[in-house]
Amino acid sequence: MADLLFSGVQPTNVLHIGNYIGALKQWADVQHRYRCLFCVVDLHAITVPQDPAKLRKNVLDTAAAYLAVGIDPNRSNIFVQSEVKEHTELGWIMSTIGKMGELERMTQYKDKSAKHAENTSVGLFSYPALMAADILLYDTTVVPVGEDQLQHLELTRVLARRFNSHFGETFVVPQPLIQKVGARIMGLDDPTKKMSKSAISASSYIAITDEPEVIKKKISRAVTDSGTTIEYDEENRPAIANLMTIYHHATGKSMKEIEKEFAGKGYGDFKKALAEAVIYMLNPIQKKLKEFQSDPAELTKILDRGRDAAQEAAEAKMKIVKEKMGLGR
Ligand code: ATP
Ligand code: LTN
Repeated sequence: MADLLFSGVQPTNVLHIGNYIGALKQWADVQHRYRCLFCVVDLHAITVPQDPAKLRKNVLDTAAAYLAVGIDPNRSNIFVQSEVKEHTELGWIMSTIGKMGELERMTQYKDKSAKHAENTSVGLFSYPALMAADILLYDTTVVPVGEDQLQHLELTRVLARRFNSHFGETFVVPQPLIQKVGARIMGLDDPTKKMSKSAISASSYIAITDEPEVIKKKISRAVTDSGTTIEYDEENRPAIANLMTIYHHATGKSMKEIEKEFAGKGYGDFKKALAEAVIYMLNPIQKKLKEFQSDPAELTKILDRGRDAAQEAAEAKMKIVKEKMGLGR
């Protein structure tokens, strides 16, 4: 049987091109090589406060986005995390396998708890235990994610090995899958911070639903480095390197080809071409997104099917886990 691939996105807001380039584009590229489970991780989303009506809408829109980027529902299963209760169950167990010190080191926790300093939830802290459960429940071998999730993946591997050595071989130790270029798209307003759905300013990201005019405006206002040439130098000129990475993904051109294309030209020309390329990249996704959003019956059918398939596998795994640990009778 083919190896299993698992990945997920939090339904916290509309997806941005960082999510697309770093994660979803790879999902679409490799889906035919694996049995795939793509999860809308709503239980992760509630680790920071969410409005219930908006959350439910985001759950459906995120699932529709998976389809819009090209996930084939006849081959892959798409489902909503909270509909398969074994995620919570194994998440609890994983929180007893992880150590405080290990979780305290997680960068995402440090960043987000600083943002929600007044009311950091316990769930935000134990978040990586739930993520490990998502992955380990299904004997996942490969997890395509952006670079920011590598630390969580490494912890998942540690927890799987620790569980196996305490209770006997139970979990497969998964591998991350990362884009060679574009695993970390930076904010348009600040090339030192990753592009994020929960950024305060919408001008720091391009949402996959942004209209052409909005895309043009956001790119024309994107910060650039001192210097005028279009040359790739990630260390010294991170802003232009980030824009070139986006252009690379939108056009398929290599950095050398991009440098050649804009030799003797300035930021103005480059930004114009970049905006056109991003509009072109997002156009088919936006069309498909609208189609799936306007056909809730089809989306329901796909998510029901995905839930049932995930449920069956998760139940079987939890039986084994409980038996190994001596839980229940
Ligand atoms: P939030 O701001 O709500 O935490 P996010 O923008 O970080 O959201 P997630 O739902 O946490 O998005 O991530 C979904 C997927 O997109 C993950 O695989 C993550 O690694 C990837 N990803 C997120 N941001 C970026 C980015 N700036 N560049 C590349 N990949 C990214
Ligand atoms: N933590 C991830 C979302 C996520 C995930 C997963 C990704 C939750 N469970 C399992 C891959 C596999 C994030 O914030 N992007």
